[in-house]
Amino acid sequence: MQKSYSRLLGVVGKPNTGKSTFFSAATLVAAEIANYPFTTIKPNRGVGYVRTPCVHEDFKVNDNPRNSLCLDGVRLVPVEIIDIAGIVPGAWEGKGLGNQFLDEIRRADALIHVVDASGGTDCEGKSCKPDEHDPLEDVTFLEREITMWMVTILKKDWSKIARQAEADKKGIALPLEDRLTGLGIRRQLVGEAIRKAGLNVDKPTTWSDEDFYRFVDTLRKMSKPMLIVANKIDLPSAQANLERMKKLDYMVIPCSAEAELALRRAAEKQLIDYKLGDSDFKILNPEKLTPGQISALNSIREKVLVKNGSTGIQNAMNMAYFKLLNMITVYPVEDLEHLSDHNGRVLPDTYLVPQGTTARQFAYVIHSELGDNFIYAVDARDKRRIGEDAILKDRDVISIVSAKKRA
Ligand SMILES: Nc1nc2c(ncn2[C@@H]2O[C@H](COP(=O)(O)OP(=O)(O)O)[C@@H](O)[C@H]2O)c(=O)[nH]1
Ligand SMILES: [Mg+2]
Repeated sequence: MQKSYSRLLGVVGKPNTGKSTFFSAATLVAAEIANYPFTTIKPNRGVGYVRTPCVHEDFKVNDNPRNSLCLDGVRLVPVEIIDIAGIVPGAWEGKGLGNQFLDEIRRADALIHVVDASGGTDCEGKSCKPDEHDPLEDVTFLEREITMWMVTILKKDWSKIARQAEADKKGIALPLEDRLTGLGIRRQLVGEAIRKAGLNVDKPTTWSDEDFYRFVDTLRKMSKPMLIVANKIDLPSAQANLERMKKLDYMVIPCSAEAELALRRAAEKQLIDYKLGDSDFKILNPEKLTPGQISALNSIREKVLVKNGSTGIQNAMNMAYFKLLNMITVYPVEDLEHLSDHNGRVLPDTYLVPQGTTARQFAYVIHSELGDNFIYAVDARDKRRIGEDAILKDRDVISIVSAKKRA
């Protein structure tokens, strides 16, 4: 069967932190790609991009991408992203849009937690004075909401199933695994989380409430890896909070979603030269800009780009895909000499696959027949043959030879 490794990134946080601005900026790209691998585009679900240096420069060829974009040597590979409704305290008990956002978290493979780093949004998501609210609290708040939601689902009839598991001498992992379908978590993770939490799988009746919480919290971290976007970094009170947030046990990315949205809109109108994730921009047509627009752009450069290196949106997308989800990029080609497909398109596709993907597994990603009839693969860089179990590396260019192709 053909295998897809598509992953969904969820943008989460309490109301008013800038999630929708982040989502709009991340999904706004002037140049469109004809064929996305995704079909289910709902209003809050869209296509963002990860950015990677294109391999065409390594091979000194001109490319002709099909499933991705190549802008000045930068490959943009589409990925799916969902703007999840704002989470309020008590969401796990059904407060606010409780069930809706938890249902969306269930679908997400990794979470981008957008925090208002300026401290200008209170616990409930209402505006307050800058620094009136401590953004560090938002991190523990969200962890707790998601964990409590999982606890509620997993702990149903706990004393009964714990006693039963001990009587049957089969361990508690299996009965817990049966509950996971509602959470979008892989079964194998349960046993691992129990071990990591230091609990005895055969003695669940001895687990205290805190033990159970610790196990579920471990499971949450493993199944819904999360990074933190310190948003509204353009506001004066945000920088000091960012430094405090960096001490957390998370990747923390300074960000101005609003600045990125402004830059992408200006780039769309060809007023500036700016690619997603760039550390600077160039004004193309100063005469088309009002003095107010020019000063707004200069302020973005000063307050965001110079201080933090970029607006952070692209960095967050990349980190989520490449670091939280451990994905790599691989380029399949049919013709090794021209690095093209059978239509002569040079380096047409970039696939995102998990680290550890083998040559044959990669063949299955392209086409089930290619996987079934796999004979060997060739690494385009050194023209060496590699076998089915060879593990692919980031930015590999691979040609697959299958039985059918030969016949
Ligand atoms: N200063 C500043 N304001 C922002 C930024 N991102 C979003 N906002 C503002 O924060 C408010 C809430 O944004 P929104 O995206 O609707 O938040 P959501 O409720 O989390 O989806 C809006 O007024 C945005 O203009 C940012 O990077 N900097
Ligand atoms: Mg929103």
